Amino acid sequence: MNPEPPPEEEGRPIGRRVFLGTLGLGALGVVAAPTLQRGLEGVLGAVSGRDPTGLSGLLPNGGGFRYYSVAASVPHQDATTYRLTVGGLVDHPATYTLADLRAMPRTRMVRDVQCVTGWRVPGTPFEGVRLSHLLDLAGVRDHAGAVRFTCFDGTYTESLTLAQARRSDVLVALRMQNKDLGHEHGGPVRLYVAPMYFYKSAKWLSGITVTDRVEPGYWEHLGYDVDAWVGRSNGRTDVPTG
Ligand SMILES: Nc1nc2c(c(=O)[nH]1)N[C@H]1C(S)=C(S)[C@@H](COP(=O)(O)O)O[C@H]1N2
Ligand SMILES: [Mo]
Repeated sequence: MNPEPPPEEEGRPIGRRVFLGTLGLGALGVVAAPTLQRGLEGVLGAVSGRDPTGLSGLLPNGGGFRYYSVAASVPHQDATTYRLTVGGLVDHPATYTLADLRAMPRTRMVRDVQCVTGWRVPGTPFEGVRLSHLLDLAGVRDHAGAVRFTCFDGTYTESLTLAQARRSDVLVALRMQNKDLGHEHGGPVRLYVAPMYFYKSAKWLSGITVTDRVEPGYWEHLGYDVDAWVGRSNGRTDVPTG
């Protein structure tokens, strides 16, 4: 169910990954064939739901990306159904539609993406609203210290300190690779935390809650670092992305 190996495996020889990479889509095709009529996302969801090896994490997701979901299936949200709530320790809680977010000031960034399992995608454009803008609109209370993110997959969570959340390279992203965010990449709205490992960039973002202190997210409960700076965490030495 969890496509990403736990961090304990990070330092192990790459044999397993090379082996799975060699198996590639041929082997996955056998597993996924009965569900092909459900479309790509259905196949991916079905595979990740029954695949204890994490093979589905190796499925291409376009342009060098891998599809990751810790949930077996994720409901689709679009411009008519999507809502983002901002609440917690704020003076002005709010609920935004996709149109609301699209009408806000837009920031574009082009950086490498780095997953903690090793894959990296160079020069990926992201566009969206700075998280700091949404926090300013909400009016964060003085004693607040962190931000918690929830997702409409019903499972994934992430968090940042308030200082991290206010960085100019942290976006509530609406576009990726010069396209509106598709479902597989966490659309219509995902978080984008440019300087951190990609697990911080929560897909299918539905809630932003200002809290008093950081609560570790989904993968962090399983051992990943809460402060996930690329090249300075998780025992890795990748070139920074921020
Ligand atoms: N909701 C949700 N967000 C998530 C994940 C997930 O499983 N669920 N996986 C994370 C990890 S580990 C990575 S590497 C990226 C993968 O993003 P992609 O599927 O667009 O390549 O999403 C991150 N955000
Ligand atoms: Mo990842």
